[in-house]
Amino acid sequence: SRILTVAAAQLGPIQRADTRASVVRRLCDLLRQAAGHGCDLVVFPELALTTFFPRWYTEDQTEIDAFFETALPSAETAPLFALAGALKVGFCLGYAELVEEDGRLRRFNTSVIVDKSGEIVLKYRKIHLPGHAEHEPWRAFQHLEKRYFEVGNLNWPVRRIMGGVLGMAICNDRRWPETYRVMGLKGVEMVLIGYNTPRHNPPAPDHDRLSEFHNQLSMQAGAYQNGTWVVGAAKCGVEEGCEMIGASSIIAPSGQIVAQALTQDDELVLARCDLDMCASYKETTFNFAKHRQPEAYRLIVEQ
Ligand code: ING
Repeated sequence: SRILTVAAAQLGPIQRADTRASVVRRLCDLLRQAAGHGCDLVVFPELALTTFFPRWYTEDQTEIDAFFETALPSAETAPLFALAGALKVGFCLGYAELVEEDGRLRRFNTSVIVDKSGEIVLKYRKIHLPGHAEHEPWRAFQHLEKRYFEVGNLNWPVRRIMGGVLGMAICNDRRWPETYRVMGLKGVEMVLIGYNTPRHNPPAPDHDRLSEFHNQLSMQAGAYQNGTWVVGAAKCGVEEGCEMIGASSIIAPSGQIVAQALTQDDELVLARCDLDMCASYKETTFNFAKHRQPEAYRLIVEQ
């Protein structure tokens, strides 16, 4: 067996006025707790350094860019990287990335995996951007990821880290089967997913009462259908009046929920994950080489 002891580090709300320094203190506390439980890896949520700012419309780019990181680590985030290296615990962190690439400024909803030496070893930029690009005043709150971020341009990379094949997805990605299948075809054994999921979905308010059900249904299906572990870490609770769901979960390749958060606050969800369990599904029911019929699936990418 190849045991990875993993924590989904659920974050309670981050209010607009909360400083990065105060948030980094919370992240460090969770990392220390995880180290105390012998964790190898800690998964933090999407956009884990600031409040979920796509809930507001503004045309002031300076105001928006204040929510982005132009360097990682930076002065404010360095303590987290230093602590990880000192405690020999790796982590996954979601943040808003502002970068100059191809001669122009690019903005992505990004996550990275940092190994036990405190080095960034994998980066992913969110591909499924939900919501809308223009101001829609009819909504109780906006969801302007299509306005503030570009579609990710790194595909879904996977890499052998800590003895297993790890990959990442971000929030809305977890609702799309293609996300898991692309990584499944690359041999992924654990998918690390941060999310910020408002309870209320203005275009479909009748779905609100099913938010936690749809959250775990999506991740359980992705895990089982690709024989991979899935770790989902929420930022949740009431941020600036907007409730977001918790239910951070660690899900086995069987699709079983091994551990789940109980609160809407900072909470460590722990599990010992045997990566060798993936083979039980990858070599039988979901042996892609033996059973998949790609010729029949062309519509999925041609449409
Ligand atoms: N948030 C939400 C998510 O996909 C959403 C958007 C909410 C979609 C509710 C559907 C229903 O979890 C982000 N950040 O993607």
